[in-house]
Amino acid sequence: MKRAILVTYPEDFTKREALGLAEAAGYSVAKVVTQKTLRRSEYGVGSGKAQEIARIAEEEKTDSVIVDERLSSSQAHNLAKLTHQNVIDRERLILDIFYSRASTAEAKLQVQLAELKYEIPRAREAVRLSLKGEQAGFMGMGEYAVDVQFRALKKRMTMLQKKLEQARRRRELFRESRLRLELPFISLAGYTSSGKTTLFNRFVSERKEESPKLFTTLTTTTRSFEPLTGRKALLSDTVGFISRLPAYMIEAFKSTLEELEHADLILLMLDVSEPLDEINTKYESCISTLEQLHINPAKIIVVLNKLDIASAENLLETRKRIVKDLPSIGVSARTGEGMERLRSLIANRVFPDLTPVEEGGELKQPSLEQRMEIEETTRTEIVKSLDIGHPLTSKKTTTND
Ligand SMILES: Nc1nc2c(ncn2[C@@H]2O[C@H](COP(=O)(O)OP(=O)(O)OP(=O)(O)O)[C@@H](O)[C@H]2O)c(=O)[nH]1
Ligand SMILES: [Mg+2]
Repeated sequence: MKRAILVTYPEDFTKREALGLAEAAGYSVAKVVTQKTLRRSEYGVGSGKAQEIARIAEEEKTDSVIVDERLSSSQAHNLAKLTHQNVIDRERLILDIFYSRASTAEAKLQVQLAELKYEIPRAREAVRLSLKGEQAGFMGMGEYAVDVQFRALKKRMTMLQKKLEQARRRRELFRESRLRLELPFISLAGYTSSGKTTLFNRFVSERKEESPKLFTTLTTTTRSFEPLTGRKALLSDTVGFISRLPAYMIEAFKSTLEELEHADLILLMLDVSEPLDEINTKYESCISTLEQLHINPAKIIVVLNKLDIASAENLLETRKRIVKDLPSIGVSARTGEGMERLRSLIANRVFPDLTPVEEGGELKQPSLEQRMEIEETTRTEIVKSLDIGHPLTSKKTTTND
């Protein structure tokens, strides 16, 4: 295993996330170094900190320094020279994880495109610096060779974009055939590790890989399931979000994420077993990614997951302070708690012929049983029943004692 020093910001959330990323990329972190700003011009960190990192690297016999921020080519170069370590910035780290996880042809293309978008501006900078004599020649090449190299990179990028466009068209065709089937389309979204795949597996009875590692899922899988007995809908599981994901990476994964734009309903998963500030940061980051994708918020239901290990207080506070403007429902994808309610909530939303009168639809002969289910799953009812009847309420009392 590669041994690394992790350089990140002092906030707990950021530290934990950076550790998760480093681990997911296969590093064992020997030491965590924090600093308030990682955007100083020479090394990213201040020069005193850079010296300290060099010392720790020698003591701990590490081979890499991971910096949890975007570094320019010269910052990375300077830090590598001073510390004699491999320097990996946050974007490189995320790309490495994506790279090792990409299992389908489309995911591989998307990662390659993101990789080129990462490399090209850095290669440009390296060339500029080497021409000024400030850095060793770009891969030891002369000006002409560099030119040829750039043209090759550009060509490759165009080729990748073309292939991805074809993949996008295939998705479009699939979408059209889906429309012809007239099946409602539900998409799972949310931070990485929030439990999307676990929920997906439960609904469609599949065994797709679930794991505490970040970015387990990189491609979209769509399957049919029955939110209501005898009524089919499509459910799709997709790539997770993360904070500070650069626009070009969102762009590269656009065709995967585009599925969300066409969903009739989005289940936004949130892990409510985490500390509240973390829930808040992740929620905000999801909402902002969804905004970048121009998603209509009216299509979102927030699924508060991992009830089995969350405190009742967390659930309550998340509802009261964080997820204020959107409907939410608590579940445990692991134990199955709340899943029936979620199922009927979904049915209520995606089968308009069952929509209650106040939403404008005429009630087209739903059975008495179905109607009771609809009434039972109005938002206030769910909030009320979960807040009062939640089995963990007693746990909270014990903690307070
Ligand atoms: N205790 C508990 N753990 C859960 C629950 N749901 C999911 N998990 C665990 O959380 C981890 C992440 O779950 P995944 O389903 O892989 O998460 P994901 O959102 O698909 O993650 P990515 O594919 O990485 O974006 C796994 O270890 C799951 O077993 C739950 O309701 N309760
Ligand atoms: Mg997953």
